[in-house]
Order: sequence, then structure tokens, then C-alpha cells
Amino acid sequence: MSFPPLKNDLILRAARGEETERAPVWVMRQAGRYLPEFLAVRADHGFFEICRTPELAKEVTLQPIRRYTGLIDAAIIFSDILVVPQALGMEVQMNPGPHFPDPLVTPADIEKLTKDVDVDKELGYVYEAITQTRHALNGEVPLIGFCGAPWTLFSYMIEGGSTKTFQKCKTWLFKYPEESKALLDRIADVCVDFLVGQVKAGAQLLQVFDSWAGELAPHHFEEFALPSLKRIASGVREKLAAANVPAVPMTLFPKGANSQLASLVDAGYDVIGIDWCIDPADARKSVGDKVALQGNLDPMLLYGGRDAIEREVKRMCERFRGGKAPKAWICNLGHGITPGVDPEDLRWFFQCVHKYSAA
Ligand code: 1CP
Repeated sequence: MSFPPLKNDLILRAARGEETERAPVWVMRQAGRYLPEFLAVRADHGFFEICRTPELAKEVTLQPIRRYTGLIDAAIIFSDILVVPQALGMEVQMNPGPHFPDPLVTPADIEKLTKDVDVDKELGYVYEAITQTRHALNGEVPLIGFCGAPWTLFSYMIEGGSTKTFQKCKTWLFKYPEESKALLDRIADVCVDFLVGQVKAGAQLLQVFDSWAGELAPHHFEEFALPSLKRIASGVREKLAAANVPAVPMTLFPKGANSQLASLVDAGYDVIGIDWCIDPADARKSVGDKVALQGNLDPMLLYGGRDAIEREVKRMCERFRGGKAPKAWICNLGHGITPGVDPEDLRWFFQCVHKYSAA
């Protein structure tokens, strides 16, 4: 497939570990409910309807790129991590949070999942949205594809939605460890095909969201979550190579797993995302020079007013740069932006990053 030439490769250079003239910046959930233009589209269309309609997904993906032209260094395709459980045959509603009417209760329910999922058929609408968006971006910034990590998806498939305690899915881990590992691997295999398909369709960087990584004890993370994360990284690289498609950088966002950064360095990812609960300089010490880092402003600072945003962005830049030119750092929040943030305060965040991260 051929696309317009890329005019801004800052994020790709940082992901490869290079020094950059300033830190590239984007924010997780940048297309979403804090934007009035998103809410306007959402008023007329269901959440998954937008995901499944390439024209609409493209439109919503482009909204933050248009609003913050020249300030933002990547687009992320509008979709959700829960399209993978859908591809496995599960029903997922969004009202307003995720709800599975028929979650997995015991390992016997694994039988209900689709065997030999044809990922390209089930999720071809995401590929189509990526290809259309990549053309519409006209090379302004790279386009990120993504999926959820097996452990995070496993939690939704068993809990049936969001959870504070992770009681049901942890019951599975501790009571049915072998069945749990088999299911995690099965989810990983769908993720591999899905990510490979996204790259073939035009994604220039991939991110795996392990939003609930920090809910596991370190040794349980190593036992249950890490193997399927490695399986994804190696599987994607192998399948792309076999298809003669150039590899793209891969980011892992293991939210909350800050005590395990050192063991994540060898998981096969180019970039590791960190939340705000670890100091950037400490994170760098943990990972050494082997990977790039992404993060890590507390998203709630966007409610703190312009002075607080400026002060904290300046501090974050100092902690990531250590007085040098930015290197191997992609600036982001430490988790997704939330509804109610003033879009102009997010503009101020971008402006501060441009100012204080410059070499
Ligand atoms: O009604 C609406 O419009 C729903 C709001 C919404 C949006 C805008 C949801 C429901 N998903 C999304 C889009 C989305 N989700 C993107 C789009 C690209 C972007 O701009 O970033 C991405 C990357 C996601 C990923 C996602 N979905 C994650 C991982 C990232 C994270 O924030 O931790 C998770 C955990 C989900 C599940 C999900 N989908 C939606 C909600 C409200 C949730 C989280 C619910 C929970 O806390 O359990």
C-alpha cells in the first residue's frame, strides 16, 4: 500500500531511542469525550457504531489533529480494546462503561468463544478505518494502532465490565491457573493477528494497553501477564517478517507496574509507558538505555489550571531530560485524558511541552 510521505517523524525517532530536538507529544484517549466535536458526533451515533464505520472513526481520529495542528505528534486510531473480545464472539455494550451481558463465569464457558477466529474478517473494519485515516492524515503525523493486553482483556471478559477488586478474574488466576494461562495465550494470538493486520493497513506504531497491570503482585504479573505480552511482541515481529512487511516500533503501557520496569525491558517492546507514580529519572534508571519511555503527567493536573500545568510540565521535562537534549522520550499523560478537561488547557499542556522539552 502506498501513502503520502511522512512530514513529522519525531515520535518514530524517539521510539527508536534517538535524540530529538524536542519531545514528541500525544495523549492517550485524545479523541474522546472532553472534545465538543467528539460529543457532537457521539450524539448521533453509538460508540461501537463509530468504531465500525470507517468514515466516522476516521473523522473522530482526526479531530484532535485538526484542533491541535502543529502541536501534536501522533494520531491514534479511534477504536476500543474491547473489539478483541467481540472478535472472540462475546457481546459488549457501552452504557456508558463497558458491559458484557454474558461474561465468562467458569472455564467451561471458554467453549462458548469462537475457535479459530478469522481476525481479518471480524476486525477488518478497523483496518479500513486505519487505511482511510492514513490517507486523510496526508503525512502530517504518524498513525498509531493498538490493542488491549491479554491480562486486561481477560479481566473484562470475566468481570463483565469495570471492577475495583478484580475478584472474579483473580479467582480464575488462583483457582484455575492452567485454564487462565491457556485463555491468556488464546487472547494473545488474536492480538497478534490484529496488530499485524493494523500494520498492513497502515499503522506506523503499535501500542499494547495493559491498563490493569498494576493490579497484580509482581510475581503474579511475571507468571500470568508477562508471557502473553512477550508472545505478542515476538509474534507480531515474526509474522510481519514472514509477510515481508517492515517492522514498526511497539509500545507497552503496563499501567501501575512501576516496580517491574527492569523485567519489562526484555519483553520485546521498543517503548514502555509509565504512569505518574514513578519519577521519570527513577524509571530511566530501572530500564537503562534499552528502551524509550512514554509518559507521565498525572491526567488530573489538566484540571489544576494553567500555572499548575506549566510548573508540572517543566518539572517532568527536567526529570526526563536531566539537563540534556530529549532522548528516547515520548511525552504523554500517565493515563488517558478524562471528560471535563477544557480543550484549551490541553492546548496549553502541548505548548508547555514544546517550550520546556526543547534541546
Ligand atoms: O461513550 C463513549 O464515547 C465512551 C468513551 C470511550 C472512548 C472515547 C470508550 C469507552 N472508549 C473510547 C475510545 C478508546 N478506548 C480509545 C481511542 C483512541 C484514543 O483517542 O486514545 C482507546 C485507545 C481506548 C482504549 C481503552 N478502552 C482502554 C485502555 C486505555 C485506558 O484508558 O486504560 C480501556 C481500559 C478501555 C475500556 C473502556 N472503553 C471505554 C471506557 C469508558 C473504558 C474504561 C472503563 C473502565 O475504567 O474499566
